[in-house]
Amino acid sequence: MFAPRSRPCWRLPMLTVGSPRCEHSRIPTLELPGGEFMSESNAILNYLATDTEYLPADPLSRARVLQWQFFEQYSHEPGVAVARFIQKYLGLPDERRAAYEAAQAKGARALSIMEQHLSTRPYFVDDRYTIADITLYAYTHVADEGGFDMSSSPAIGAWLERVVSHPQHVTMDQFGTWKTRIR
Ligand SMILES: N[C@@H](CCC(=O)N[C@@H](CS)C(=O)NCC(=O)O)C(=O)O
Repeated sequence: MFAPRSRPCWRLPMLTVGSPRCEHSRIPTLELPGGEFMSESNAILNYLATDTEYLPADPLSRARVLQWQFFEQYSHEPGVAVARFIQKYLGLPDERRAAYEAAQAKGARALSIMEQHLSTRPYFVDDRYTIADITLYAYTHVADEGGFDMSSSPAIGAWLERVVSHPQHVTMDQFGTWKTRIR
């Protein structure tokens, strides 16, 4: 995540699913100045990244960012995140085995598309770090927890390290401290 300097008064509260402040009962939800709320991670990223270096102004590059964000929602998250959920949080019960295998196959296809793309460039769009990378980093960096063998994806591995080495990168463990600091 990142804190664009042009929008100093936003914050990311830890909202509970079902809370009236949690739009459509979804996490993440962003609380906006003025009391509005916004759900959908990629809408939130596009809003926060507007007029920053993380979202290109050029229409084609911007559309490429969106292309990868739609890929994440339709082809990546339903495979990688669902397999991880079934394995890590449900403990891979027998009755979810078929769903797990379907998610594994879908996730493996998405990871292979990413591996191929990243084998010839450092980031997803325009050889620079954008919100397309932030979107895809989220579940890819924990894909091993869904049973994906990431040792066979060296380009993804190198890209994950590149993302982590970005000066504004905040890990999930550091997030609590960082959230307090920006308020
Ligand atoms: N497409 C949404 C997905 C959000 C989503 O499914 N969040 C889950 C937690 S990771 C959630 O809020 N689940 C609660 C529910 O479905 O009731 C996004 O990218 O923000």
